[in-house]
Amino acid sequence: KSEQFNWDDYLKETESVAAPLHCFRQSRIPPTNDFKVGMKLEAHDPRNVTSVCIATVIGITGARLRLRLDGSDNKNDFWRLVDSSDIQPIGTCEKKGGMLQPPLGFQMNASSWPMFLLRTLNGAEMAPAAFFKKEPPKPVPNCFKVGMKLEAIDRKNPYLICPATIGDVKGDEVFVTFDGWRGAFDYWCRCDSRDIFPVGWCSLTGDALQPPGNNVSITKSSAKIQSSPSKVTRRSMQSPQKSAPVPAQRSRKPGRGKPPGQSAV
Ligand code: MLZ
Repeated sequence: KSEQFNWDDYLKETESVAAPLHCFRQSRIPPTNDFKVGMKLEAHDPRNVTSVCIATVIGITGARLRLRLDGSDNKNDFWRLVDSSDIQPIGTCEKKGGMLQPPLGFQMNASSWPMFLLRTLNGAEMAPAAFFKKEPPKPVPNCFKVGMKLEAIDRKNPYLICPATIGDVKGDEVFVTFDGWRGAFDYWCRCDSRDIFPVGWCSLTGDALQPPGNNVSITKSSAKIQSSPSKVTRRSMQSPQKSAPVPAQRSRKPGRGKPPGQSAV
């Protein structure tokens, strides 16, 4: 096709480097995804992480599963890697002496949960234990550097994996900035987050990597770009190493609220 995103070209154009594989809590070779739509498993409720619930695989994308908690609505789907410690085969919770819980926002009366659980598991296709892969170990210490490129989940649109740049590093945390989106989707996360991947991850898993956005940050460093009409329509090529000054919102401390002027899209 005409304009496909290509990391090799992009790294050259932006004169940047990919974050090394060993920085990430991801396996060097992405785990194979053997799951099928409709299979059931146990998952920690993302909105109530101490609860273990029954989930159904609603979709498959690369090494990830799109999951929906049984008894929940269709507005709270979430995505997990097949080697996530948040998911396990049906029976695991009971084996450990735990009890399966209704999801937050269980659509029926709480008293109908035991019967609902029996019905939802009756005749269900349970994902085999061999489909669940071991979570890779945590990398220590944080070896990310400002300016390194990566692929990252857009937490506002978690089905999307997008080209991103490390915008800041503080202790065990990194600031993930999305190329071409003027900061609207950026977030702080731990360096061992399962939401960030090395360059090339999507092409290995067969997931679709989104192209960078078209929005160029309005900062002094982009003034040159604006004076050259032929370049105005080019993609933003964020490279914090070369584009000081960093906009104020980029230098936020971890754990604070959204930057101003941010709108969900
Ligand atoms: N609906 C949005 C998606 C933006 C995704 C950005 N990811 C970093 C839009 O197209 O504007």
